[in-house]
Amino acid sequence: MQINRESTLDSNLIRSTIVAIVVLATAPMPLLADEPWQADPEVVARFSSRRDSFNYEESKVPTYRLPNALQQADGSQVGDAATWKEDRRPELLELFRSNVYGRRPNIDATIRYVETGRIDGVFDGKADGIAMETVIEIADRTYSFPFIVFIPKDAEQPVPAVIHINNREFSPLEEAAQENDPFWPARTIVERGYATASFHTSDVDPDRKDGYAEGVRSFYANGKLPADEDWRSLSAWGWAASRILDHLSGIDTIDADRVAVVGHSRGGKTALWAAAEDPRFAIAYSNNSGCGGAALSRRAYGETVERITNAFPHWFCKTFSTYSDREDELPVDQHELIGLIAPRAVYVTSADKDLWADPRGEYAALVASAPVFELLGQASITEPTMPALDSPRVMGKTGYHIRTGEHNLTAQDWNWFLDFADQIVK
Ligand code: GTR
Repeated sequence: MQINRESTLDSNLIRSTIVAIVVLATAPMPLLADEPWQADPEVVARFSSRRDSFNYEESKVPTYRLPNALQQADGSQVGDAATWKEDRRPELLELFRSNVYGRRPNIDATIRYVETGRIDGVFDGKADGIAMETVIEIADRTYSFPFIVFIPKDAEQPVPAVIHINNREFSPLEEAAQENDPFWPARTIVERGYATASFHTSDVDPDRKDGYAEGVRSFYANGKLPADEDWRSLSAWGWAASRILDHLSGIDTIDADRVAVVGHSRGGKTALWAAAEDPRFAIAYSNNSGCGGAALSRRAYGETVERITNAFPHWFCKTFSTYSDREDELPVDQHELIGLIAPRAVYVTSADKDLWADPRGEYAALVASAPVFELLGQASITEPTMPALDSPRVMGKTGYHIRTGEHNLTAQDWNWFLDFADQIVK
């Protein structure tokens, strides 16, 4: 993969024009006959018969117009980086808080990190493995959640790091040090020259609709039920990633300016929101994140706002559910979530059998975020047609691949992630 920086005036002009067309055109975008990737009709038929109340046909995507990330609420156009940073970005962040992910509490807490276990010289002596507990104290109350870190040994300079949001099985340190789990291949990550940490979502905020009382949100609210616009689980998990970044920032063999956050599916939604809320993350990786992640809500392809807010009411603030069946009235869409991360790096993935997550909607959101990258002086993917299967596309600060196979985070995804990270932070 090559970072391809377009530098001539002409190519910039062409790029801006394409971006303008992509952003302003009403959809569905016509599919070109020679699109390198299109959903396999057999897969479309399978999904349609399994869940017949959801749409998997490109021709049935409703006509929509995306909100313009660079237009402020008062109608004025953002024309320079300073206005973006000082006015529009905070405005957009607030819109996402109040309409999608909720607002984090503004309450003072003391946070300590306690080492609970340690194995020196794991991975044939290449790293140290450490089990940690994050202890949060408010007055005389405490809440804690564990995480694991692997730090390469004997690096000549501070190393970049990858924080992984684990929404599956969380192995204790002893196991994580033994097996290279494809979902979090700590050994591979270390061998590629990165430190890595992982925590489990439910240890921070239980991933159940009735788990509120046991999680960190309830701890912060001292048991009081959340208001409509208060943070929900995705935001709590993203907050936890930031608390781990705080810890890594205090380790002198880790370079805190070069830390990526990676998540799959609900974890991929979380990774994007984590990096929007916390500008210290250098890269956000959204793997197969779908609805409420990288996929455009307005396409209503596969999972919809109505379905996700019914099935997982604890993920999004209450307001998001009011946009069921009226996605086109949302004041934001997910390309603007990616825009909030610019000029830092964003890598989005899809899988060709993961139509529930809307691969084309994930790619389209990435492309539609391009005006923000451009305003901030960064190249990003602007090509309207998706790349072919298993052919990562990287342009400047954004990357994308669609992998053959199911909804999953695999060793292959990680290899491409680390290739991208090598270009961005090494
Ligand atoms: C599904 C949900 C998706 C996705 C997925 C996952 O049930 O509909 O939005 O988040 O779970 O996290 O694996």
